Amino acid sequence: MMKLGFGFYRHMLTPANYDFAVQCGATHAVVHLVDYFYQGADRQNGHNQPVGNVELGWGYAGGTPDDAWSLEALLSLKAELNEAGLEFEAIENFDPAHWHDILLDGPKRAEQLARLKQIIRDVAAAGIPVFGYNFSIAGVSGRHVSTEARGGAETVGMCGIDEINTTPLPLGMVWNMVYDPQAPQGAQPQITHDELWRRLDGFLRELVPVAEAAGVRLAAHPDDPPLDYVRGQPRLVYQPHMYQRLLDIVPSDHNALEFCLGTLSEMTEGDIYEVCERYVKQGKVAYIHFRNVRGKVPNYTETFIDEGQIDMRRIMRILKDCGYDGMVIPDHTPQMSCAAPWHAGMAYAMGYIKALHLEVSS
Ligand SMILES: [Mn+2]
Repeated sequence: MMKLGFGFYRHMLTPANYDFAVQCGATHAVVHLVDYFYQGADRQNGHNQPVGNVELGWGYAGGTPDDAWSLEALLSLKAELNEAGLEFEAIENFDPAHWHDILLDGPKRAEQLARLKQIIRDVAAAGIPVFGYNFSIAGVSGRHVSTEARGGAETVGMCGIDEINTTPLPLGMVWNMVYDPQAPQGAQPQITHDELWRRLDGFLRELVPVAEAAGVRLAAHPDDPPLDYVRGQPRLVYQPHMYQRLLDIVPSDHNALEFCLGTLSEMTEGDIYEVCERYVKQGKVAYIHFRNVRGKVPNYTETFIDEGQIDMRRIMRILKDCGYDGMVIPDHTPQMSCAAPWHAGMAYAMGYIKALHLEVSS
């Protein structure tokens, strides 16, 4: 039985938002513990769609207090979600403060690997079955805000290769967040794709056995936006077949995918229906970002769920036919013109997903 989920950014972890998600039909929750919008005193409270800028990225890493990652805090958050009627299905993303030297192969790599292993064990102990991550140096960067969604709705996308996605990533920044504000001037050294795969290889060989023993599925998000390079740094999964390479490094039920339909459809190769069927049939999809887009890199727009190039109804039918029993969540949506732009966008997507789900279930 497929599960309908709802994703919460850290600042949205409130009882009112849990109720909102349940009212939309969600039964499961994905939590972002990383505070993407933390910019010190100048905290960007109003934001609910991380875009950021070239200098600062989204903001400062490590804005989430360390104890928010403890077993006690996870159990308490789980109890709050359960109280509202939601299962705590997944945490999405490691904090760059916890793994910058794993991504960059820096001096704290071993210490940080030990930390991530402890996080995975605590997540397991709290009974949270999935941990989503995105092994990326530049992270989700190089996108623009536009009003290209239906009715002039504010959304994000790319309009060609420009200085936003070619400006070299500075020292002290990784994953589009600043992890060291005191870093000297200069750019992160550019590495090859082979070197990035070598780093992923080391990460998976360390983490997957721990995740497997503990009972947590690690789930990889593809590179968003899916270009071969962003800000001078190579990308891992920017074509659909590259997901297979990631899976084959450590074959395990616990080396799985955070399957982003929008990002996969922005890729220049592959047929989204065939790609969806291929990975779902392998049993490798831990959960799905169920959203739509128009165009391909480097020219695309994130759209409302029913106006993009993906036939979402056909995808839902494929999921049903393949016996998919994981979670689907809306991921991001365009912002609607009203007093609650983010909530309205989510409610619209959730209603649409719920109807599609009902159709294939009946
Ligand atoms: Mn996504």
